[in-house]
Amino acid sequence: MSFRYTSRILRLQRGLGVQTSRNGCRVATNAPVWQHCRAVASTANAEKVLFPGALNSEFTSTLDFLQPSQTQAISTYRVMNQYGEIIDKDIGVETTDEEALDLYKNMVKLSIMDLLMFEAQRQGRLSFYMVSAGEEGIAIGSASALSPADVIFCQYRETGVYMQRGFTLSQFMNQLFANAKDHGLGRNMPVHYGSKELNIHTISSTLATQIPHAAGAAYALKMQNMWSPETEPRIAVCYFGEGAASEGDFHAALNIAATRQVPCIFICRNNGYAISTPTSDQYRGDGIASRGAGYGIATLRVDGNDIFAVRRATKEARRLALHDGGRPVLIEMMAYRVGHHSTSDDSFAYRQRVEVEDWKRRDNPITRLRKWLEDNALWDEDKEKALRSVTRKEVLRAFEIAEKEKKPSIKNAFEGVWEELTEEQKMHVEELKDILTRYPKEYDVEQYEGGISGLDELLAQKKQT
Ligand SMILES: Cc1ncc(C[n+]2csc(CCOP(=O)(O)OP(=O)(O)O)c2C)c(N)n1
Ligand SMILES: [Mg+2]
Repeated sequence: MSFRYTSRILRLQRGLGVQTSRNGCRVATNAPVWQHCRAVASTANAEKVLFPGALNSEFTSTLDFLQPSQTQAISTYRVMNQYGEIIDKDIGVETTDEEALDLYKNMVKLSIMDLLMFEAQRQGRLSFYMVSAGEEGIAIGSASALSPADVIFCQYRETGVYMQRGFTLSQFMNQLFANAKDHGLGRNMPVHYGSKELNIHTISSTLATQIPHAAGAAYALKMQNMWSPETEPRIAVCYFGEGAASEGDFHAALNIAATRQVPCIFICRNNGYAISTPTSDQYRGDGIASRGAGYGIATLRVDGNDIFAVRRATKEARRLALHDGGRPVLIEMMAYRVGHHSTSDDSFAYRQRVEVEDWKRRDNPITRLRKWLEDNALWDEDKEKALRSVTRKEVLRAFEIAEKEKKPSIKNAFEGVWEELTEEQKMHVEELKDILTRYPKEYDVEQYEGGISGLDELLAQKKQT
């Protein structure tokens, strides 16, 4: 790549013109000092020396260590208190009645689906499931404040993001049953949804890998936004837990997002636990929000039980993320993980039942919005009963249909990694066919589309080569 082309890209990335200053530095015309001059100098009697690593630091003769334990904790943004009352009535909720009702119905739908799928796993009909109890407001509220074109990266407890964006009950069920209609063709664990149409990348079990992916995608979007000013600008949005924020990937991602000034919202769901590890063992600082300042990223802590606060914070974060060509924003959404980590976990082995019961009673995103709806004469007990009954039926119907579908063809276990099967894989196919044919009582191949013929197709490919 030529030097002229590279420097043009760099100028475009910043969205700035470049001119030469008096001291010979090539400077971006309207950028702050740290952005436009690498070698810095200062006069002997200056109040501050412009060390390249800390440009705005004044000298002091007081020996005063920064003591995070003595500074006040970052405050938590709220619009509505736990009684469903709006705190600042002048600002209001910035949500129409219809929108509030939709959000509520989606949260209820999510919680009913969670309950039924959890039970289905206990009955042995599903292999695995993860509920979002206590965090429905974070996923549904934030997703409702984004553009459908924004590109989303989830961890695994953000089923509500998919639901809010239009992922259907059938799509959830097909993935959970790994049937032939599952987009992933049965290759992923349950709850590892993905949707190209909805611009949501497929979930990966490997914690935190989605965070640098989001930073990288946001960098690409930054350039796209600049090169195609006629199309609506887009951002990347990344969800992760406070436990995942202990991975190196989190730090690398936030740092590159800050230094490259990319349009990305990092949404941390701080639910108090990473499986059995409580936050008191996870970190010693002031949550995850305190790390934002360390990376030079605009940061806000939000009450995740308050869906109005979640929505407003996300809307404003999106505006900030697109301002001036792009910048990252970190939001720490506070919650309590009401359910077990997953169906493979029994959380009462490491936390008291009473702790969970207290939280259930004390505060919850669904009951809080319900109080607001009832106070505004938009909801009542009859509507609640009707909604729950209809939703339950819808979920069970989609569940039963998906359960009856065939599994994807067995050949999918071998395809999709290499363009052509390797010699070793072909031997595996032959061996598998031999075992399946010899032990028909052990392996019911008829539940897979095409039965054993799926493997014959692969072996036929072998003969051609
Ligand atoms: C790299 C990696 N290490 C460990 C795990 C095992 N693991 C799965 S979920 C989890 C806890 C994550 O907690 P958090 O990020 O707080 O999300 P939450 O489950 O609370 O929503 C761990 C340790 C993993 N999947 N990947
Ligand atoms: Mg957690």
